[in-house]
Amino acid sequence: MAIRNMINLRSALLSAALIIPTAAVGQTWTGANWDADGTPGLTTDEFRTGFDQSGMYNAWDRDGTPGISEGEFGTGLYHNWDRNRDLQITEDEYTTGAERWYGTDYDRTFADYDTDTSGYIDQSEFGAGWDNEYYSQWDTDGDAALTEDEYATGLYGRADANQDQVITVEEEGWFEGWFDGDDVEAEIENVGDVL
Ligand SMILES: [Ca+2]
Ligand SMILES: [Ca+2]
Ligand SMILES: [Ca+2]
Ligand SMILES: [Ca+2]
Repeated sequence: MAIRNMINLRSALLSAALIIPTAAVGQTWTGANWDADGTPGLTTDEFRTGFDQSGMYNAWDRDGTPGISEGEFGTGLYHNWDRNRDLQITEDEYTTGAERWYGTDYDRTFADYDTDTSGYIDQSEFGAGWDNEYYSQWDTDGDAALTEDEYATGLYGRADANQDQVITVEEEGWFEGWFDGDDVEAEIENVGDVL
């Protein structure tokens, strides 16, 4: 390849990197990373574009068969709740995850999941206590596969607490730990099957 072309390729890659404002490893993502119109808050369009480029959907879709199956969803959720990625969901991690996803009035306790009272929820306990509320709701066409559209819509609706189609700086706290540039695909693979 001629040097000139290499330089062009390099600047093209740099431009592409600029369009992918997901935080680099070790940085903390904020909604401003995905803001396109310069106004505070994330619209659905801004969220979809940023989410698509984050690679999160593909990381949850472990097997490459189109759509996120219920099993893949369970594995992704386990990974998401296990904040420090040590494959143990502690009571603190459970409380944070359950409140975020199911609300503070969720009727299942940590003890309901941690059936062997080891002090943490392992993958099989998470699977045994699996609550498919979200998966069923988000799979709007009921075909047992979440498209990226279904997944992004469900996720956006979960974070947009007051349902006004803007994720404010306060609401974006829901995504703490989601888009910080970690190798989510490898981490999810590490979790394995939970269902
Ligand atoms: Ca943990
Ligand atoms: Ca346990
Ligand atoms: Ca579907
Ligand atoms: Ca909102």
